[in-house]
Amino acid sequence: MNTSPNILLIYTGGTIGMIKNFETGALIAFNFDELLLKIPELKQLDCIINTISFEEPIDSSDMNVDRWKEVGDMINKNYEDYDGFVVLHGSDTMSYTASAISFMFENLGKPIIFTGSQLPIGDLRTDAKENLITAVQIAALQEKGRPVITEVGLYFEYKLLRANRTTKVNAEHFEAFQSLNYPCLIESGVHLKVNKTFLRSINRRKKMVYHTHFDNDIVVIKMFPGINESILRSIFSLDTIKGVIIETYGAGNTTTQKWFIEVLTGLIKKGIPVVNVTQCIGGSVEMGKYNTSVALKKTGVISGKDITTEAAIAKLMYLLGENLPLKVLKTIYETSLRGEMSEN
Ligand code: ASN
Repeated sequence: MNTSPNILLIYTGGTIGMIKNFETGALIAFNFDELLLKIPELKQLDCIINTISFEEPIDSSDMNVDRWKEVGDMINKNYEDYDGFVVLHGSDTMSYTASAISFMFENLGKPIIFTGSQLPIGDLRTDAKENLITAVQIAALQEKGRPVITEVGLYFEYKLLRANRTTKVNAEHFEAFQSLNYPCLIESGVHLKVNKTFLRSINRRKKMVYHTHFDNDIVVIKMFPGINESILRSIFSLDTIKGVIIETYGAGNTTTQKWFIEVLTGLIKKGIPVVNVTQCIGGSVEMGKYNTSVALKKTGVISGKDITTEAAIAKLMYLLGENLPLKVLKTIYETSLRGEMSEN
């Protein structure tokens, strides 16, 4: 009997599988079979790899809620038959998709590892091979017959990070992602160094629950000096808006101008959740620390604590999809569900 782990490799597109279009010179995604031909090393790994692909691979800038669900469905349908999953995805929106997938799978008991690359797999200096090979090895890592990783991870340039803690910080460097508020889960050197204390542990008695309903009737507003009252008022007058994320300064600060607080209070009074997330890539929102966030706290703005904007968006869409009363949504939002924010 073969006991090698079974890995499902899911291809959605991204630079990893791209090639230059002769006419425009721009990179476009190509077929998955061609990608696999370029990486015969996969056959040498001590695991059984099956593959599945988006019908039309995409640049990840074209990701959307329906496609998150497509990825989720591919995993969910095959959940019992595989020991681990590797998702090949463009780096531009990888943190968003991987965060969304983390909310879709409650009580996840198997690894889902996202990876991609900055250079196409056919390029001589590509980072794709190492990323893909090590991502598969990590998805196949087992101890006493059980998977080592039981969460959604993002592997890029020698590091496995908790996916819903990541942000793409560089459009050119191979080290494209950072997770400033949570330590690295695995470092790849001569050996794979697993930082066990930081891994998410699971309760094996609880069954995996698959959630698919994301409500994307939301808006993200980035604070900037000079933010315009009439523009903001007209955006918020749309009655289709069901949730708002404010990307604030530093520890969760905004302008103290009366109209701004009034606008937010109006939203909350209508039952619309307003989430405070910091623009900084590290550190946490702490409403009440500065005078410039006292009014926000008073009016019932939700603290995103040290969540990334990517995870904040996915979490808000996920919780809106669960149709919760505002008070309950606030309490759950301020609680870590998948390790996406610190506990206190
Ligand atoms: N535009 C590409 C994508 O996100 C970037 C990449 O994969 N490095 O699909």
